[in-house]
Amino acid sequence: MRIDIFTLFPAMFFSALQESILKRAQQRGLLTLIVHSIRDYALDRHQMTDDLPYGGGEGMILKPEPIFRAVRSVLGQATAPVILLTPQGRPLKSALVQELAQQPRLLLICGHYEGVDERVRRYLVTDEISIGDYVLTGGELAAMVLVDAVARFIPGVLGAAESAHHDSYASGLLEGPQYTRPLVFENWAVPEVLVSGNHARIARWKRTMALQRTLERRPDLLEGVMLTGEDVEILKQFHRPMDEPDAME
Ligand code: 9D3
Repeated sequence: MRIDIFTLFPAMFFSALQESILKRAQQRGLLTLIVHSIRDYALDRHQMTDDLPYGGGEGMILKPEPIFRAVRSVLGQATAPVILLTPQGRPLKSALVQELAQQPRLLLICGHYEGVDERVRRYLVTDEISIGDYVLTGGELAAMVLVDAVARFIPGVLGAAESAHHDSYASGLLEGPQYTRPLVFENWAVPEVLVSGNHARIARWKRTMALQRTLERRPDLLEGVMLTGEDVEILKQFHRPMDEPDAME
């Protein structure tokens, strides 16, 4: 997959996308990331990329010309999703991440300041995405989050062990507690079941912990999860009668 990123702050991407799994993915040719400076596409003497809002208002707005020039010059005759990272966008969820990972190519435009000229949204951008309900200083960190999440779904990017892990995440539950050596750290021992050698018991314990943690922290996630009869029995253990809706009829 090739991802072109358009930003006023290219340096923000240099280290973030060149470490760990993303570094390995690029070395293996599975992922190509190209960062473009929007300022390079501003033609005027001062290479202006932003200006005051018509009709007045707070802050500065990114001008349309440099962004159109940058995207058109990189895209040429090709077609690909042109995504604007913006607080007004569609919320980024795993389903959307997985859809994006199917594309051979993505273009990401990072807004900054108070926003971008509406003509960029209407006549250049094909999708608008937000990463959550909090205010960032720009779209750059959001673009990095998107790239990182998408890359993990490109075949070959994760190792075999990591991919298997991936599948268990697709269960939609939060993970339960995990331990490594030492067996006892400052008087706190690893749960006995994990060293019991009883694999059926271990699997049941892990599932129980995942269900309990999901019920406590993110009960909303349980809506979208396929539960077995045994899962339902496990959940009943943690069932709090107070939360039961009143009987109807
Ligand atoms: C005064 C209205 N503000 C919107 C809440 C203006 C504004 C603030 C911050 C406009 C843009 C930004 C910069 N944020 C992003 O570009 C952004 C973002 C975010 O702030 N939160 C979550 N996802 C994203 S994606 C891009």
